Amino acid sequence: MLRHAEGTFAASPRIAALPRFRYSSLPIEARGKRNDAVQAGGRTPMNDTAHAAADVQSIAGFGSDAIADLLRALDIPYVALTPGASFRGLHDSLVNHLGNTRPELLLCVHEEHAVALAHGYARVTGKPLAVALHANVGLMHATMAIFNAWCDRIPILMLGGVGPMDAMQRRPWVDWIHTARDLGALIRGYTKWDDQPGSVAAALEAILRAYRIAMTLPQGPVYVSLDAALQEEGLPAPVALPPLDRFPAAMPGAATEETLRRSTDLLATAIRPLVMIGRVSIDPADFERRVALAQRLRAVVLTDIKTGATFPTQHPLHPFPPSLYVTGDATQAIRDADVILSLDWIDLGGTLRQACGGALPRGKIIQCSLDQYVHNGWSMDYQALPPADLAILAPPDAFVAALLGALGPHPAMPMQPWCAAERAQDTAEPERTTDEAASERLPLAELARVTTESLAAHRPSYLRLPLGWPGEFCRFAHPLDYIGFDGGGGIGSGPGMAIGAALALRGGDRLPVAVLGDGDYLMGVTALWTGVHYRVPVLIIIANNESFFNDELHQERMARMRGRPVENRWIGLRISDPAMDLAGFARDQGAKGYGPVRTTDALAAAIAQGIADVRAGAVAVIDVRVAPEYSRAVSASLMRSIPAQR
Ligand SMILES: Cc1ncc(C[n+]2csc(CCOP(=O)(O)OP(=O)(O)O)c2C)c(N)n1
Ligand SMILES: [Mg+2]
Repeated sequence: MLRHAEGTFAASPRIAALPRFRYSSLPIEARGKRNDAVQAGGRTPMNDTAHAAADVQSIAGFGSDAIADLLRALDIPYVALTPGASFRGLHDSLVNHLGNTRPELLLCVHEEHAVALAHGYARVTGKPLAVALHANVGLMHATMAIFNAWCDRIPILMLGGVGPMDAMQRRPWVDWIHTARDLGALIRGYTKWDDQPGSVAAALEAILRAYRIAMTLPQGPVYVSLDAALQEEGLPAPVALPPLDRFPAAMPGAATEETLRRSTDLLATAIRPLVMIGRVSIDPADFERRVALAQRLRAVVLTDIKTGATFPTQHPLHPFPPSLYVTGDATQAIRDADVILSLDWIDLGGTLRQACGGALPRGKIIQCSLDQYVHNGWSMDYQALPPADLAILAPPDAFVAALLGALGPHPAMPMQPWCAAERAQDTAEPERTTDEAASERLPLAELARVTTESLAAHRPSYLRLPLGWPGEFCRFAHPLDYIGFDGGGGIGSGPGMAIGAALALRGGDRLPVAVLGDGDYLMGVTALWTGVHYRVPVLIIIANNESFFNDELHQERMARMRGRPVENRWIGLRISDPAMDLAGFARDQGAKGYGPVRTTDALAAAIAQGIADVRAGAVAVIDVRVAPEYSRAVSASLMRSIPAQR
C-alpha cells in the first residue's frame, strides 16, 4: 500500500461544503438494531470524506448481511455497482445493515465503468475493490473491463447476483431471463477463479477464498455468483465469519539458493547486461531496489509504457524512452546484450524475436516471472513462448532484493550505459501523413510538450497516456508518476480507470491527470458522472484527433500492401461531421469542460484553469484538437514490415 503525503485536495472548501447523505433521516424502524460488536464507537466516518456515516448498523439477520460483514472484515473500502435486482439483498445489507460505510457504494452508470474504476483504484493502491454485477446482463456489460483487468493482472473481487436458483422462487419472466446455470462460464477464460456457493456459510468461504486468490501473485479478477435466495434468506442463528488470521494470505515463494547463485554468476560477469522491466510492484522501495540493481550491474534498462512507472526514465542507465513496442536502437541493445534479465517483461518471447529478426538472442536470458501460473487455453494473453537459460518462478521484486543481497555492494562508478549514447537519441517528431495536420490542430508532440511542462511543478500522476504518445515526454521518477495502460487493449476503459485511480489518490498531494484518445473518452464518457458525484478531482485532457486513428494506420497499411489508394484510409474511422462536443459531454455531467482548444497558448491557459478546478475538487476536461498522427516510434512499429509502395 502506498502512502500519500497529506495534501491540499481534501481540504478544499468545495468538498467540505458538500451536502451530506440523508440516511439518518430514515424512520428509526427502518434502521435495524445497532450492533455494537460491528460498530463500537458510534458514528463512523464514511470513506468518502464528503459524507456522513449512516447510523444504521444492525445485527446480521439475513444471508447478505453476513456477506457484507465479511466485506468489511476484508477491509474493502468501496463496492462499485450498477444496480440490479439479483443483488438487491446485498445492496440492502450494504446500505441498511452496514450504513453504506466500509464499504461504501460507488454508483456507476455502466458495469464496464464499475470494473474499470476498480481496475484504476487497484493500480494505485494495490488493493481490490468489490464490484457488484447483475445477472446476466450486468456481467455481460462488464466483460471487456474484466478482460482488461485480467490481462493487467489486477485484483478485483466481483460479486454477482443470480437466480433465485430455486425455480419455485422466481418471479415470472424477468427472474428467468436473468438467471443462468453457470454465469462464471461467461468470464472463466479471463478470471482467476469463480464459484456459485450453495449456502451462506459456503458463500463466506468462497468470498474469502476468492479474495486470497485475487491477491496472490500473479493477481487477477475473481467472481463469486450469489444466489438471490441465499442473499435474502433470514438467518435463524448468527453465522460466524471465518477467522481471517487462520486463513492468511500465502507467503510468496522465493528463488532457490541454486538459482540465485547461477543468476549472480551470469550477471556479475556480464559486460553488457540488459534489464527489461515489465510487471513489477508499485512499492517505492522496490522501485529504489531496481535502481540499485541496475547501478550495481551497470545494466542498461528498458521499460514499457504499458506498465506503470517502474524505473526513473531520466536515469543515465535508461537511455531509451518507455514504449509500446521496443523499436530502433533499443532493439540493438537487445541484440548486443550478453545477459538479459527480464523482470516479467510483457511478451518477452515476441519482443526478443522481433529484435533479433526471428532468431534467438546471443546473450544469456534470465526470465523471472510467475505469469505462467495463470496461463490458460482461452486467451493468448500469455504471449509468445519466451526463451530462457534460467527461468525463475519467483516474484520479480523479491528476486531483485535477493540479487542485491547476493551481489553485495560495489564501489560507486560512473553510470555510463554500455550502449552508445547517440543511440539514445530518438525523435518525438511525428510522422506527418496529411496536410490537415499542419493547420487547425496541434501536433501531438506539442500537446505532450505543453502538458508535461505545464504540469511538471504540480506533482502530476499520469493515469493514462494515449496510444501515440511520444515516450520522450515521459519524466517518471516514482511509481505514482504514471500508473500504466489498460492491460487488455479494450478501448473505453480510460475514463473509468481514471476516476478509480483518482479516487485512490484523493486527499494526497498528487495532481491526477489522464490524457485520453477521443475514441477512448467517447466509449467511456459516462464514467465521469461517478467522479463528479463522489467529488473525485481529476484532470482529463483529450488528444482529440476526431478519429479512431489507430485504425487509419491499419487501413493505410492494407492499402499499401494491396496497391490501393492510401488517401481513403480515414473512411469509416473519422468521428467528425458532426464533430462531437467532448467538453459539452463533460459539462452536462456536472464537470468542468473546456475547448475545443487548437493552439499552444489556449492549451496552456486551459491547463492552468484545469489545475485550479482540480484543486477545488472538480473533474475538469479539456478537448484538444490534435493532428491525426502518432509519434514516429509508435507509427513505425504499427506500420512495420510494410513493403515499399508500388
Ligand atoms: C473495445 C475496442 N474496440 C475497438 C478496438 C480497436 N481499436 C484499437 S485502437 C482504436 C482507436 C482508439 O481511438 P482513440 O482512443 O481516439 O485513439 P487514437 O488512435 O485516435 O489516438 C480502436 C478502435 C479496441 N482496441 N477496443
Ligand atoms: Mg482518436
